[in-house]
Amino acid sequence: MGRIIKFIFLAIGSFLILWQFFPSVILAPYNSMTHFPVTANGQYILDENDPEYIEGSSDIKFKHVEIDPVFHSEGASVADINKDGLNDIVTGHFWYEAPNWTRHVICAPLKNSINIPKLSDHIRIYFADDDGSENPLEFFLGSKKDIWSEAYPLAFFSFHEDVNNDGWVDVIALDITTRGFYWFENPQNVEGPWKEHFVLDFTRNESPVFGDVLGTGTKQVITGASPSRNETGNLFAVDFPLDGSFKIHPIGAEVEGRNNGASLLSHGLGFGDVNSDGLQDIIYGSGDGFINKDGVEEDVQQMYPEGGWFEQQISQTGERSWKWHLIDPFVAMAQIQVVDVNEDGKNDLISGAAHDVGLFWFEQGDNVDQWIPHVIDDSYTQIHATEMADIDGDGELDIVAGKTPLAHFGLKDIDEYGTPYIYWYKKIKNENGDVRFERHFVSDNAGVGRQFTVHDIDKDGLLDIAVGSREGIHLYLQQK
Ligand SMILES: [Ca+2]
Ligand SMILES: [Ca+2]
Ligand SMILES: [Ca+2]
Ligand SMILES: [Ca+2]
Repeated sequence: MGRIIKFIFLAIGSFLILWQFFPSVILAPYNSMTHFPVTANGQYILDENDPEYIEGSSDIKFKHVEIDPVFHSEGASVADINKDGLNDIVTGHFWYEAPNWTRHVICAPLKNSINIPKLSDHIRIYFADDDGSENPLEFFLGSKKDIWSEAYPLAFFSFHEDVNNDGWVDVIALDITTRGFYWFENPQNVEGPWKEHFVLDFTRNESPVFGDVLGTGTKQVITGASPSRNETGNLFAVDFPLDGSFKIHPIGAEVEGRNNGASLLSHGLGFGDVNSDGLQDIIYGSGDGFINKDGVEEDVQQMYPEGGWFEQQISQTGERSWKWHLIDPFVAMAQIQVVDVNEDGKNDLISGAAHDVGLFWFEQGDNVDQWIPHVIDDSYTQIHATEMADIDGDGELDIVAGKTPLAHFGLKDIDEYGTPYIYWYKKIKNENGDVRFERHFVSDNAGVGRQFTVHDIDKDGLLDIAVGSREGIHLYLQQK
């Protein structure tokens, strides 16, 4: 009897030690990557027989700089906040002053502004006190630094304009789950929380993008937003005319009960001239961003296996309207890049599976309603952020993409503990005109969140990458 009790204690003890220090061992059986994104009815979206990337070699290396080891943010952006000529890093809650990356507050994350907590694994997060003063809490579980598994930050995405035209660049910030969409007024080198201007509540779609879609001459934030926490919303273009105001333009049309890009689970947004008529269009991924550990989609509300795009139309009298196009099936994506991949004169789409396997492109077929999927890389998961930039300076845009580690706090996603890679991909064409991609390594220590920024941060003529992820705030400075 005593032996049995001893064995039971030993078994429980071993499990707890493994869970404590090596959770990936216990979770390993759940991490196999044997499938491509499928729809709710089991239809495969990507062709696994496609030729994939080839491993590239180049002299381009990236030097890693850890700016902050703490998780505050799902994104990072770049702007010279204090006008000293040096680019600073912004995460929505904070800005980090170059060259020593001193942290300054914009809007401290409040403890009571989020749902907490359930302890999970290796994420560290700080919160300010309710009055906004900085009082970092750090939790320890054994020797392991804690995590708040239900805690999403205010800061998912930040964009920059001098919104009020006072000569100081401001911060436009959105979250997904807690507060909403604000712009924050640069206090002109005065410390303390920045004055905030509310724009929209209950944002929808986890990949808002920033560009001049309406042709106003200034950039708009393209995002979904809803009147309440649980309702499906609509897509909007929020324009900043740079006089301190903003104007909200609805985007959309009757979608016959299908996904409009602003449902609770909508994943993936992009803009570009899909039909080559000179007007920018809006494209969105599907609304099925939850795959549980058995690879089975959870049955949750507002789940849509389809995406679509809204064609911008302007009438003779100058009236703007949007024509709906269905894409079914489609994939829950990151930012969607609209670019002519195979150079046939028709724009194609590039994105990653936000909570599933793979980076891919969709070729525009005979017409604007026919999309042929192609795999670029299926070796990693949770590609929840993508950008296009000319990394090697040859005049051609390259793809930059990375994995979001623990995208749902280690609770839902495939291979959530996998290595958090960032890669860039260079397009090459063979003699038949077929498109392939060369894959180039950037890093394997922090991955990406929902947004990263490619910019010449240190002004040496080479493009660098700023990241905010579960692993903190990081820079990758290009060296040649
Ligand atoms: Ca600066
Ligand atoms: Ca300003
Ligand atoms: Ca168009
Ligand atoms: Ca094309």
